[in-house]
Amino acid sequence: MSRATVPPSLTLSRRDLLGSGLGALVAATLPFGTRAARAASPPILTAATGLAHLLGSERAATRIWGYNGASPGPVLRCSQGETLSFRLANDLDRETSVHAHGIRLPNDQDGVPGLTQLSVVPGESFDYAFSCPDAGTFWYHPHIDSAEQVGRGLKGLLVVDDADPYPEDREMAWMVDDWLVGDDLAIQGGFDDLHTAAHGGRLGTLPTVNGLFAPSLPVTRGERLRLRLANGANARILSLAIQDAPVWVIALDGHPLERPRPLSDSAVYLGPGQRMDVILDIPGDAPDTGLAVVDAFDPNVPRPLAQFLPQGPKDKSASPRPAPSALPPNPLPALALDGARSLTLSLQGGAMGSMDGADLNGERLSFQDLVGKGFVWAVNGKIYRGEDGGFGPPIDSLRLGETVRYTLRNGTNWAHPIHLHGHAFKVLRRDRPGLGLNLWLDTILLAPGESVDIAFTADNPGKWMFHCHILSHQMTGMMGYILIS
Ligand SMILES: [Cu+2]
Repeated sequence: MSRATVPPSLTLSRRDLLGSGLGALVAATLPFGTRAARAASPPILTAATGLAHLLGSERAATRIWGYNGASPGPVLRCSQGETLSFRLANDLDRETSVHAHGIRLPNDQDGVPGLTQLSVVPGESFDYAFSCPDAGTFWYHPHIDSAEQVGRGLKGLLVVDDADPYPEDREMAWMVDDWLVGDDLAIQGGFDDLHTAAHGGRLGTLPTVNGLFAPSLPVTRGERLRLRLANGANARILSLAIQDAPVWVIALDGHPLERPRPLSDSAVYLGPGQRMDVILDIPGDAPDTGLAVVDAFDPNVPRPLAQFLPQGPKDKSASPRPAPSALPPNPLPALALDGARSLTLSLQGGAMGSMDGADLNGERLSFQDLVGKGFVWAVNGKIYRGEDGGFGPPIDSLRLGETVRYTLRNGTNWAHPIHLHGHAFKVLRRDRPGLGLNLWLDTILLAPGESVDIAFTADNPGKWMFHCHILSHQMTGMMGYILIS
């Protein structure tokens, strides 16, 4: 397949941006996270159909659903502590919403139809406004009929800038996607296919970065890049690898690591919904042939993500730059672990599993009967759906302010990225430590059979979704909410 070439991006310094004195903004973006202008009034995200040239302008266009007709949509951006405002206008022929993934926002801004707001019907709009307490890399997407709406392209990055500028030379922000398209590049149907849902979910055939397959991106020899990366795929788990460049992980799910860790220390598996910020140094002697960026989840079959094209004079004598500094921690509530209530949440079901049945609306159903109703997953032997297809009772009820410790036990043969809305949780224990413990995340990827302990302080009242971010798992039983009052 041919590579699409992206023009060098316009670069604005952080001082230019901060000096403009405006509040919430959408960067009227060019691809790859360049900030071109600030909007003076709350921006409008119009959910609409559009055409995308995933393989470049010379190949067939793909009909997608996107914000302002594009996928990803514009980068929503504000500074830490500022209010982010935008209007969702619905030009689609079905109901939608916007959920700001990872932002600790008020419950009525969380964008979950049937739980926190009414859905936004065709032709209508909804105004969102919320403060962003944590700096970091986040993203937004609909929270209704998610497998199809996100799978057809409705997603975008949401960046909350650090209060104090971080010393990188330049930033890139990437929405990584995984499109299931045919030879004609048309998006394939089957979003509610139960066989797919009972396995690893809807895996694509075409990876993209900011809507392009394997883009070629100019970089400067010797420069230090901060790469913000979000996994916006329905089901694909990513493992970033960059050829011949030192890479440090500085944040996961928006939240800083206590100290940056070389990516080479431990493979980092990024489940759907997760984000990672890395610092990478383009070597002074980087070859003209370029540096490959791949998804090495399967090291035998690396999937191309992008190609860095080094520019500028070669300097073989340049010494490596020192390890980057840690980002300041976000203002997360303290944990009161002594005496914290503990609860085990067992993830069950799926293909080749041992689940023989589960409760649905107080009735015990066999696995076969559940399949007949469109469910293949459960949590603690239950499917948390109401009789009308909406939300049933909560998975757990917490007192406002209490700290709770959950053991998440993956009793299935499939990986699950489990996401909690409105909070960040701390990883206290896990079977496969990877980059270590004490990470703050909003989505944790559990390997098949893995068990982890997480804890969080329930400081945000409301009904908060707790679900798998493999979207066809979410829609077939691995979904519920936690009530905090
Ligand atoms: Cu799952």
